[in-house]
Amino acid sequence: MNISPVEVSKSLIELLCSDCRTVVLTGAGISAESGVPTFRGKDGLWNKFDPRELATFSAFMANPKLVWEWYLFRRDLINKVEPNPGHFTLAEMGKALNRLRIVTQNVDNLHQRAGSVDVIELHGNIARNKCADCGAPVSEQEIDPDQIPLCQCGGRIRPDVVWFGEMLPFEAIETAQRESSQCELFFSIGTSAEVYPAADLPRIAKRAGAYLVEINPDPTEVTHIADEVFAAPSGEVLPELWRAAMNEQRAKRTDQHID
Ligand code: BJW
Ligand code: ZN
Repeated sequence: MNISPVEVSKSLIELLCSDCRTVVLTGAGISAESGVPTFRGKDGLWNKFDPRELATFSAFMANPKLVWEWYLFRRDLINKVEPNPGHFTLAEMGKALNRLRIVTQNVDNLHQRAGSVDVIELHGNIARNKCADCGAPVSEQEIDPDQIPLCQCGGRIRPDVVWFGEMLPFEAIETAQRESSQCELFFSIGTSAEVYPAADLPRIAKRAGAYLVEINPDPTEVTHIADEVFAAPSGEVLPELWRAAMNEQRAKRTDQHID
């Protein structure tokens, strides 16, 4: 295992230049440099708030006002921030590489705002609402936590995110698992890899023979199985990594031209 700040191995450059099947799994850490707090760790949300009171269906049913106030606070925060160089580089990579899929645990929409398309959202999207009973999507955006609107079926409106104990959207997790089992290159970026079933994806990829790269300033559950680890912020590593791959491509083209 090669642990370095932004020294990119030849193997990784070659894989990137080969336009092989690539899966990028992102977590809260990729949005940290935009100002969105992560969940775990010293400054994480779960250090200040109890997930059992805010991120479960039973918490919502017991105290919908409190849960809505928390989500409206986070919605507001997310609306005020911008994608960072990590999101923008992934969007650029997605345009240049035909077989790159982004799978995110994030609900903040920052990949899409940076220009990424076909992003697989495992844990929903904080900007959307749905009915807590029938699951129907709800276009109404203005939520008053003191008077939570009701669906036609009578169910309360809730944020369209995945709470603990809830199933992930079937198509999203199924596609993510299939892509992970078939890729040659897998990036695990800004995730503690502690929350399942998303945390299984790097392991699925590794078992299937993919080259596993982690970008995270701190060690995680994935670090010991990774082939290459960049122990630095993703907003710094990704632009450097992509620049190195582009330089290699340019050098190859020049060589071919000279030959
Ligand atoms: C940087 C950085 C920088 C900082 N650059 N990096 C199997 C085994 C054990 C448990 C389970 C299991 N299967 C299911 C479970 C239960 C549960 C679970 O996994 N619990 C674990 C905690 C043990 N999973 C579920 O309940 C899931 N549902 C499910 O499995 O359904 C089937 C089922 C149902 C019932 C019973 C059994 C099975 C649902 C999980 C839903 C997670 N929801 C949340 C909230 C979303 C809504 C919201 O936003 O409010 O999703 S919780 C929270 O954690 C959020 C995240 O998406 C998720 C993952 O967190 P993430 O992204 O990894 O963030 P952090 O904070 O953990 O890490 C950030 C990292 O960034 C750190 O490592 C930093 O170092 C790094 N970093 N700056 C790069 N600049
Ligand atoms: Zn309904």
